[in-house]
Amino acid sequence: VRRQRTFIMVKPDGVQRRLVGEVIKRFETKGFKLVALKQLHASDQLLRNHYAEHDGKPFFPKLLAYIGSGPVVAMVWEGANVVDVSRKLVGATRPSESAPGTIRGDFAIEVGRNIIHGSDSVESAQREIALWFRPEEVVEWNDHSNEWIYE
Ligand code: YYY
Ligand code: MG
Repeated sequence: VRRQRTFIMVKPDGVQRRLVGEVIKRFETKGFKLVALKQLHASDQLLRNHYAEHDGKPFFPKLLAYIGSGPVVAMVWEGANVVDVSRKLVGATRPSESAPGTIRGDFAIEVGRNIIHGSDSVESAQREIALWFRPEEVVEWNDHSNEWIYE
């Protein structure tokens, strides 16, 4: 399904370390299509909602403080199997286990400073996109490279 979408977020450390362009470049050159993008300093409520699955875990308070510490860059990317392929581009949660060539493998050392978020399933992606973006903020556009990216 070429119309699959996922939610990708450059975390505050990625923004501070000027890695926004690098992240966008990797998704762009892979062939995925950018359909939404914004920078914001997320509210505590938004982050609690976003990370609801981790509520109650030992790292939850630190996680909220970290992601709420500064601006993030939120994106929606579209393409075939973009959810699973994005997780591969992002790399394992713990940067010590993320393969070289992945974003976390190339740019991060610690799990609490792992640069980037990517949805872990199609259902999570739909939930997260709806949480972070209004429908009109997601832009449909005709990709002129389509026939050079898909056979
Ligand atoms: O989806 P992903 O970001 O790869 O990992 P999750 O298990 O969903 O955890 C979300 C987020 O929480 C992770 O990116 C860093 C942080 N975290 C942490 O600080 N310490 C842990 N032991 C586990 C996760
Ligand atoms: Mg996750």
